[in-house]
Amino acid sequence: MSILRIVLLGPMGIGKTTAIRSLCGDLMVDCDVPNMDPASSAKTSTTVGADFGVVELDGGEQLHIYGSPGQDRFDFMRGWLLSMAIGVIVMIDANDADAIHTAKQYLRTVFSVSETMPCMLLLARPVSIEDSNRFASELTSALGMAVPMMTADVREKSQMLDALDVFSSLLTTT
Ligand SMILES: Nc1nc2c(ncn2[C@@H]2O[C@H](COP(=O)(O)OP(=O)(O)OP(=O)(O)O)[C@@H](O)[C@H]2O)c(=O)[nH]1
Ligand SMILES: [Mg+2]
Repeated sequence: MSILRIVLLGPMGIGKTTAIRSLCGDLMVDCDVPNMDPASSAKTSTTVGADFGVVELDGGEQLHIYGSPGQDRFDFMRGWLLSMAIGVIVMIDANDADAIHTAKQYLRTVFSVSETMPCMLLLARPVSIEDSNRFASELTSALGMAVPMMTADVREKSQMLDALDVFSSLLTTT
């Protein structure tokens, strides 16, 4: 049986832990503790470590999903998680004023570990077609390359499974 390790990256509160919980239910481990930084996010808990969950894929493969901590003080964890990943999903709120800058930073981090890392952007908050198109074209210009992108509600298992379906096709074609 082969194991595919992927990492979810994104800012505090975007929904990395929620996404893994939606996909794996109780068969996941989170590393959440009470949030002592309410200025960055109003949510009650935050990840200090790596979340972990397993999704069984067709064909007997297992997808091991690691959720990185969103707080910048844990950025050393990102490098460690990325070093064992074969693909990365970067989660972004495209409505954020800083969305392009944030996405660019995460993608640069990923490509600094591996220039060929399969990567997908997940727009994790509702966004209009116009705004997502604008975000996609601005990001493409800023990066000088296009990155696959889709929208999903991280709280919905079916939408997260659809996102993984698209993402795993990127893994097999690279
Ligand atoms: N209103 C709203 N809430 C959402 C949506 N998507 C996710 N959430 C909520 O946003 C929160 C995300 O929290 P987490 O999953 O802990 O975020 P995280 O990315 O793991 O955060 P850190 O571990 O602190 O970096 C949860 O309370 C979700 O229910 C959405 O589309 N709308
Ligand atoms: Mg988390």
